[in-house]
Amino acid sequence: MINELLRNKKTNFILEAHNAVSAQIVEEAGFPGIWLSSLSMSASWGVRDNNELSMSQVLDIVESITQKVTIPVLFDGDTGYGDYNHFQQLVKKLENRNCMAVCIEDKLFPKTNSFINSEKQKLENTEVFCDKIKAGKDCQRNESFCIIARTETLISGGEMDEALHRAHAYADAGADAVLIHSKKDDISEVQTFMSLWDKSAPVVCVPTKYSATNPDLYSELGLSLVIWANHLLRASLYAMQKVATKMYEAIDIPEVERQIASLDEVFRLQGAYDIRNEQPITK
Ligand code: SPV
Ligand code: MG
Repeated sequence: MINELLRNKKTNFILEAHNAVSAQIVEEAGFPGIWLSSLSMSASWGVRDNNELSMSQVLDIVESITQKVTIPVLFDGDTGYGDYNHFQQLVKKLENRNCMAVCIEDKLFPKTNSFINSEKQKLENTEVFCDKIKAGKDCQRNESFCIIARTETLISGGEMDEALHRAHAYADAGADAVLIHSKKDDISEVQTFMSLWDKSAPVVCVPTKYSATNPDLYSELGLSLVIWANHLLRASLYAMQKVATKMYEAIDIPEVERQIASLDEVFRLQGAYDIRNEQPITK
């Protein structure tokens, strides 16, 4: 459960997936959880990270993942797909698909990725976002379902005071954790936030821009969960571009064959060897 990862003493690291097979790769690598990234899901469909994938499209991805893996999935719920009514629908549909954690951010629907035109991004009114958190908590049926509230204050150019004020309001509204997002290329803003945080809820961060941080520092600062948000998507794009070029130029196909997953590995990942060949017993 993501809930347990948030509450245990050590800092946990989870990795992004964007479909069932990448989720299986995250699990097999040993990670205790999956970040189901809106950026990576949308990019793998070739569309923008602006809620261009519909709620039902992303829920299909959720279902394919929770059917495939046993580790918990933290769903990147963007702004909750609309107002608090839409968010309640989302919470119920995630629970139905055995996904017990969602992260929502305090922007407006449709959102834009945090690293595009950051300063122009508008934040949701604090009370309205608190009502959305409360609405989500009110309708969850599984007590371990958790809602992580993400503030984009620093992303949109706001001050640390406002980020702290919002994070406290979100924790008071019932959020199980808060996520402080920063676009700085070092961890300094998150460090300042942690030095001023009253520990009223666990804190999550996403070091997309400050990935060079010494991993020990996250636990020294008291962070509960660290999200590697897009690395498998980027790894696959890099590998596919390299292989596509080499194949097109027909440089050295046997060399390419040695650098890519074997057909056997594809079969293993899709469970082809587990299929039952016997006929079902009929009366
Ligand atoms: C995502 O992975 O979709 C995120 C994290 O929301 S970031 O792109 O770093 O904002
Ligand atoms: Mg996202």
